Amino acid sequence: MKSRSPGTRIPGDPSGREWLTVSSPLLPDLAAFQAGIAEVFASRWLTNQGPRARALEAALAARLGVPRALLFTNGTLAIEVMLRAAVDGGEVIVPAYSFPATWNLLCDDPRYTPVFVDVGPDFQLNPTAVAAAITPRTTAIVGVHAYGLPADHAALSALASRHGLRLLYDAAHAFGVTVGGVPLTTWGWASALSFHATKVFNTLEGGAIVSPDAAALDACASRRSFGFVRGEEQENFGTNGKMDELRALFGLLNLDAVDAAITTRAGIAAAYDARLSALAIDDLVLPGPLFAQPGLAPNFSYYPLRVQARPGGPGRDGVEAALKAVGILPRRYFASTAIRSAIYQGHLRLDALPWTARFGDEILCLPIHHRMTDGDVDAVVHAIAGAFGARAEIA
Ligand code: T4K
Repeated sequence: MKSRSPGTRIPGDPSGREWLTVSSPLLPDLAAFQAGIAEVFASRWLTNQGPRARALEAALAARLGVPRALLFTNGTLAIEVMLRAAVDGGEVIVPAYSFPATWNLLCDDPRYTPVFVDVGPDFQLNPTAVAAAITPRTTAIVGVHAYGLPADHAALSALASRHGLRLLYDAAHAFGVTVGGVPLTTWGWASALSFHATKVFNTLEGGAIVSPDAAALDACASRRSFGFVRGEEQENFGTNGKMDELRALFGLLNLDAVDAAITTRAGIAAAYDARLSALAIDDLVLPGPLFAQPGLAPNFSYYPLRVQARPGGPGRDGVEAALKAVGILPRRYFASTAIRSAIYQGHLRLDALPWTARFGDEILCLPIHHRMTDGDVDAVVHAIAGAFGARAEIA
């Protein structure tokens, strides 16, 4: 019997059960964190670009291939500040298949109009659909590196240059991902990352904007701090997105452990690929080939399995139910696409978004994290096989 990782209790879950969850936060060594907290207490410097926030920004810049990084309290605020700093209104093209944080500001601020465009079979913004959506009112394109897979930067940047548009990236999933050794976070005018507890690299809550362009970062920096530029001189209607010292400390410690966590995740992904493909179930579309693109070094932040609906088959919902029945909690990232919720309907043309609609019905992100064991993978594969009335060969 192979060992299983200890599960997690979900706050508010009446079952009180311990689940194998889609993600599990990377935690620093507790003693090191406590020692760091004691230093913060002694210094009485808690926030406003303290020494730990500055150190983490420098370390992240080096890691993400950019001259400078700006830490934020969360990824959503980083996206909103990046958008406001990049363009002050107009039509902004976004993929309809993403997390609401990508586009909510565009729907809520009347100066902007979100233009929802379909993704392709690789989950990424489809450049042909983007080209067709560009109008004289378009000001920006927002690519999302969904699941840490790369958006088609060559095609998107060609379109942005041709039409004089700002190219921005929601890189919430793309911490440390490189193509040909180049971090994805060096692409475009700027990129926003998420360091939420569920992400590969986390600062409890947190995020960042990075950019190869010093002027872009300056524009974002002022908006992160009330619109101030020098002292109390104000240049825009900024917000407050600064990260405090305790979160920065947490991040500094986690940065030392993140590579080992990514290596473990890679092993889990490889095990899923091998064992799920051995089931030879046609309804399952495995993500393995997408992560095996030439030159790509993924971070394995998600394992997005597609379960195609076929007559007599369990479909995504049946597979999900089978997993939940044995204490495994996958997630439907991003079934709550823009096309599912009534609040977006004024902004969309459903017939133009076939892949988004399809993924909304098919997607199931399987548990993948640094604490998982071979026994956990066996349990997941066994439950999926069971949903199809098949038997998994357990190695
Ligand atoms: N852009 C994209 C493309 C994004 O995916 C996201 C966020 C953003 C932007 C915005 O970034 P942030 O503002 O969040 O920094 C999660 C995350 O909250 C969210 O960060 C993430 N994407 C989204 C895809 O997923 P939930 O509601 O699924 O999280 P939750 O609480 O259900 O957690 C999932 C599992 O993780 C739990 O079942 C157990 C485990 N977990 C979670 C937490 C919070 C733990 O073990 N410990 C924990 O502390 O949204």
